[in-house]
Amino acid sequence: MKNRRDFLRNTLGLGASLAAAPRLFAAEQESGASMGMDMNLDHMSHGAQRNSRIVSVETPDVPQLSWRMDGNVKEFHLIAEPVKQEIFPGRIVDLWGYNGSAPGPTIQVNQGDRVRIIVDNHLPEATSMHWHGFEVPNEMDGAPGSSQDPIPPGGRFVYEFTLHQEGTYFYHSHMAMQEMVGMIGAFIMHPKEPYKPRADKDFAIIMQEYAILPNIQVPNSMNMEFNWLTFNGKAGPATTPLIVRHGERVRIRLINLGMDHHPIHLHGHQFVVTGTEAGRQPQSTWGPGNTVLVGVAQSRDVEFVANNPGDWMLHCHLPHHMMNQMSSMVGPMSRRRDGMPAGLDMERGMGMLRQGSATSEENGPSLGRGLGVGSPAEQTVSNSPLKAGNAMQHEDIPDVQPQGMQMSKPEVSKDANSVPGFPQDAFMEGPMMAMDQMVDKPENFGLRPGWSGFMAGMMTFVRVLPPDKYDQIMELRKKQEGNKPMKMDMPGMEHKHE
Ligand SMILES: [Cu+2]
Repeated sequence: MKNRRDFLRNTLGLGASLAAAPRLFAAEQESGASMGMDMNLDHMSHGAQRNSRIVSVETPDVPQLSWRMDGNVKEFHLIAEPVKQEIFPGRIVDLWGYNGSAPGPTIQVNQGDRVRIIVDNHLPEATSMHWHGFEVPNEMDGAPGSSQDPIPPGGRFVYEFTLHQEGTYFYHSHMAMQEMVGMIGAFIMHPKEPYKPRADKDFAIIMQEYAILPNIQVPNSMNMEFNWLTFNGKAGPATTPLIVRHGERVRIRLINLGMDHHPIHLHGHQFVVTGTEAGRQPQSTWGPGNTVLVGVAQSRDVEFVANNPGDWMLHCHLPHHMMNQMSSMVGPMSRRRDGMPAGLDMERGMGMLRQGSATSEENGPSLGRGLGVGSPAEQTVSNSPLKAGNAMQHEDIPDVQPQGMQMSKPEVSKDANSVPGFPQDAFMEGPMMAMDQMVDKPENFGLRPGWSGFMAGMMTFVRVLPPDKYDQIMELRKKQEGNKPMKMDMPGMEHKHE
């Protein structure tokens, strides 16, 4: 970026390339129909004509929710249910989500649509669905106890409202602990009048965080320390890169519902924040940046012109959110240097309290945020039980070493163990953590060998590609789609759980 004028010209879209063929929302709906979805374009609120400049939002790794038209009502069907989800190669966890996915499938509607959402509860306990930021009648708000009775296990609640808003919204269970085990989904409202400047690519990413102890598949929703951080239900390097053609204008919609705020940083580009959880922001507010803080319960839309070719990281910049497993923070049990000290029971070993408070004289020093610094049972280095040059020892921790990892030796100096503080990243990221083959997919085609050893947690790429490379990946993607058995979640059809 040469100067501010260039920046404004590029980012505000004055002179941005419009050459790329857009994937149109209306056009996508037509192709959706050809895949067997019951869609009726005549009933689109605004008509294909008007929306022909609006691109459909992609949520990598998360399915789109199809709908059927009932008169002039767009009818969706969400099923709250337990799901088994592979958030990372070999790490299958028990989450709660919607229609087999956590986050739940993405809903896309047009401003002005009349929408009906049938919510079935297949959980073992009551739930309630909240439409976050929606200006709908109180009895449709999904606040359990105050606006409706909770939906009992096996029960159903039908929500119906007309949507006059536009922007990046989301739906989520209004039961706090359920929110923390996956129960959220994106709800995109496309504007009646297309946003200016128009975007060529439009992506949505939902951020979630889980505390999952080693050898356990169920997140601990009471824990405040999170060791698995995800974009759209995947931890890096299992996330799917956002594929962009050089010169395109890109919108990324970031949604956060968890216990932490996430500063999301993009490499190689400046962006402007164009929207919040309340819709489009006036253009006069768009200042340049490359990091946006997405607070809890917020969404932020950012836009930029992808004018700098390359594979650019997009990630949360909280250091602990750029890691996977984070085993050291769950105490001596996962460390295994000498095993867990005798007399230290399971709860203490995991850093759980049996008595007193976390700040008491007895517990305080050993239960600081993170690492158990000061605990006599703890070892002097914090990050890993490993010895320099002995990478294979890492299989002591089954969760971080699924089969198929590349396992080359990390480069460390001979005297590494004598250096206070060692190791920091030597065994957390680097060539030994690489698993390029295990996360192979069209969107990763052509990345530098070993790239996956340095991606973890809330991390993905924005790949700004020259036309030939871009077309190549699109071709690969098409081929892969063709090979997959069609998996559609069909509203109005027999659901697999029924
Ligand atoms: Cu974060």
